[in-house]
Amino acid sequence: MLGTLPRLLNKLKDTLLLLLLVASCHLLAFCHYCSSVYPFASSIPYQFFYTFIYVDIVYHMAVLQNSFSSMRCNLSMMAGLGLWLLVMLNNASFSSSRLLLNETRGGLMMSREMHRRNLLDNGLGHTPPMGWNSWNHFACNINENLIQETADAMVSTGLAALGYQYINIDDCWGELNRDSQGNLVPKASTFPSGMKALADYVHNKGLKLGIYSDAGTQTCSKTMPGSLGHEEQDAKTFASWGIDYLKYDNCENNNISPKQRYPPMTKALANSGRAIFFSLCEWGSEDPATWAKSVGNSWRTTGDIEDKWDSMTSRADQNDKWASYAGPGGWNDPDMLEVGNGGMTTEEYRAHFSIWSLAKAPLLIGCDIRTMDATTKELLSNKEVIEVNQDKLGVQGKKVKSNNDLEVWAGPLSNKKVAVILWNRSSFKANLTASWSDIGLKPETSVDARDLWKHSTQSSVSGQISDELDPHACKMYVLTPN
Ligand SMILES: *[C@@H]1O[C@H](CO)[C@@H](O)[C@H](O)[C@H]1NC(C)=O
Ligand SMILES: *[C@@H]1O[C@H](CO)[C@@H](O)[C@H](O)[C@H]1NC(C)=O
Ligand SMILES: *[C@@H]1O[C@H](CO)[C@@H](O)[C@H](O)[C@H]1NC(C)=O
Ligand SMILES: *[C@@H]1O[C@H](CO)[C@@H](O)[C@H](O)[C@H]1NC(C)=O
Ligand SMILES: CC(=O)N[C@H]1CO[C@H](CO)[C@@H](O)[C@@H]1O
Repeated sequence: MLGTLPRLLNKLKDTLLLLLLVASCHLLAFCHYCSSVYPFASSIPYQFFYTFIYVDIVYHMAVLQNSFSSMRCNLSMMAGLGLWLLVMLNNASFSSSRLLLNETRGGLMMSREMHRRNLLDNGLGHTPPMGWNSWNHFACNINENLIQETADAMVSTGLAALGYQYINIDDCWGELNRDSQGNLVPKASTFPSGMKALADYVHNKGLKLGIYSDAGTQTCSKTMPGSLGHEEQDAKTFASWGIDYLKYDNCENNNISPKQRYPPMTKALANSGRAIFFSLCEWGSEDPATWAKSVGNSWRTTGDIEDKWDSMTSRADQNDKWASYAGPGGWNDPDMLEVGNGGMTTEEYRAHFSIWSLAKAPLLIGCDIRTMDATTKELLSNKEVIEVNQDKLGVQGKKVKSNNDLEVWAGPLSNKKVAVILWNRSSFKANLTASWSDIGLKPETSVDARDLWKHSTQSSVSGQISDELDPHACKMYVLTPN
């Protein structure tokens, strides 16, 4: 009886101390957040904050040890140390993370709230980029008329209104040599009005202009200089022209690691005074998914795509391996679309577009949209498929089941929806089934299944969804749990 009051007071003191600890840690986390707003603070290494927080925890735990059972204290300290190590080690794909301390029964729970604040930090690529690129169809046969007409067509076909906004010029736009001041020069014979005028034209259409360079001494065509060693100057040039997107290739690289060659351009773009989407194109050579999130907004995971079934399917598979690394601000890129270029059947192109959308790949059209046929336009304009690609959750869908050539691909969407693709990659007609257990739904869940290509809805589907598919054909659904 007599001991009750002092014990209560002791508990109160402990609780206050705990609250103080939580408050101070939140303050630190907040300071860290502030540093993304106040650039001067970002010069303080973020490790400092975590070390400080950890020391703080250990100190307060020692203070609390008198009244908390030592067992609990030991556990809490070990948990604290473990989480701290986790934060320090699990640092490969995020260059910064914010710690939050959550009070729980008998101790503290620490949770990490990841956010991107790094070299890049250009605020671009919250969803995968959409647009067009000249390479797949035109290669080096490009000029300013083509770019202008493509911008016109992007708007007149309605593609722009669906989200396709980047008009990206690939290789071969420049003169072989830099000018006397060392600047890149647009090729006089094909881009006589210059890039500033072209950017103005494209911007006036409500679109954005992308350009191409190379993290080497020359671009892949060897018809123009690369930007290696000229990053700052070239980034400033691009910014002065009003460029919005840079594809940065990997040729003539002197065998220097991409991990050394790409970050200088990230910094240069950040210093250029213009927000420029940075698309790394190092062909997946050094597993960029594992390091490029702080370097670029997207990174190629594969070599160049060709307008063939085998090339398309192999790019899809190579890209799939890295699914867990993609997210808002940084996307895996299995290369540009071939839809409409003539080398695959309609069903194959439908699968190509569906899988790219589900995998949150950049949707960069690679055909001549000025002359595309109705089928191509129908494929590229499927608003419901595009919505899967642009879903704000930003989780890359992946292959969840593969049985010979019978495949189920799936991924979560916002509002607890699930996107599913049934894909018959064999040469025979077949019945394919996605069971709820394959795609992360509880067996008893009943869903409305929207067929994104038929534009029809089956209501109250449960357990599984199946269909008969022609060779190479796919079915794409969005499942909405009831
Ligand atoms: C851990 O707990 C034991 C008792 O269970 C205690 O003797 C020891 O001092 C504690 N160690 C630390 C580091 O708190
Ligand atoms: C964490 O990431 C940053 C930036 O990418 C890097 O400079 C640092 O060395 C990393 N720290 C650890 C402990 O891995
Ligand atoms: C910790 O708290 C934050 C918000 O205060 C919450 O979002 C998070 O889910 C919590 N984490 C745990 C593990 O309870
Ligand atoms: C698919 O299943 C249906 C219904 O069971 C059946 O009639 C059809 O022959 C099957 N198709 C193939 C290619 O096996
Ligand atoms: C993906 C898929 O269902 N593939 C199937 C295609 O059809 C052949 C022949 O029926 C099956 O063997 C495959 O499994």
